[in-house]
Amino acid sequence: MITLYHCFAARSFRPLWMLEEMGNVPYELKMLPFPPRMFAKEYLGINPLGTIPFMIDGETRMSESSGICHYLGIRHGPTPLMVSPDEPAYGAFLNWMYFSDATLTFPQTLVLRYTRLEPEERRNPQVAGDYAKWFLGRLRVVEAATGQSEFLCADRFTAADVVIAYALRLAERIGLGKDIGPNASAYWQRMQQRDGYRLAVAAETRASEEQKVPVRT
Ligand SMILES: N[C@@H](CCC(=O)N[C@@H](CS)C(=O)NCC(=O)O)C(=O)O
Repeated sequence: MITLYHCFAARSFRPLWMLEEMGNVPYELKMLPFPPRMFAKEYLGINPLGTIPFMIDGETRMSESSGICHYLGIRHGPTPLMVSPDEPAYGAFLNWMYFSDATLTFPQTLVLRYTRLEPEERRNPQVAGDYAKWFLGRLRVVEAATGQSEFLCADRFTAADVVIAYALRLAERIGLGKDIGPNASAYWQRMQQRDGYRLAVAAETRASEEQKVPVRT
């Protein structure tokens, strides 16, 4: 049984959504208050970084959201959510997988930090504004790709859509939803209609209630 540590709507939503899309991999969801390093200090004994996600699968321990999606698809596949090396879209698939967190979500976290997480006196509109622009600049490739095709690569829904569409969810939550271009907005609406997405939101909502962990707004 896989254990996934998660905070509501945080990056750990990527592997949660992936698990629900796969549909045949049993998992246990452990909810934490955000940020765990402040409100669940015992979690540092499990993941010394204090970050989420954290996934345990037997001897395997992982802390990278997009890497966990990749792992799940390969280790617990086969699944059409993965693009294999003999498919033409393999390189594009890997590029989206790495791009998702290293290039797209990284600037978002600075916006989140300097608009909401820091105490009032340390908030910084200039940092937040600069990194919002950075994020929106990097989003141009998503805008272009989603204008050409229903999915990001391989002409089907893949883990690349899970990891990139999550960044659009986060963009909405940090107040950047209005700045997303028309193609990427339509794509994001389509992604939210998926059963896997809805099941993942239902799972995190239910687990938050059952485990009495407040939902971060
Ligand atoms: N590159 C990692 C980043 C993990 C990460 O920084 N997660 C954030 C939440 S979205 C976190 O745990 N922040 C709390 C903290 O830094 O204490 C990933 O993709 O999972």
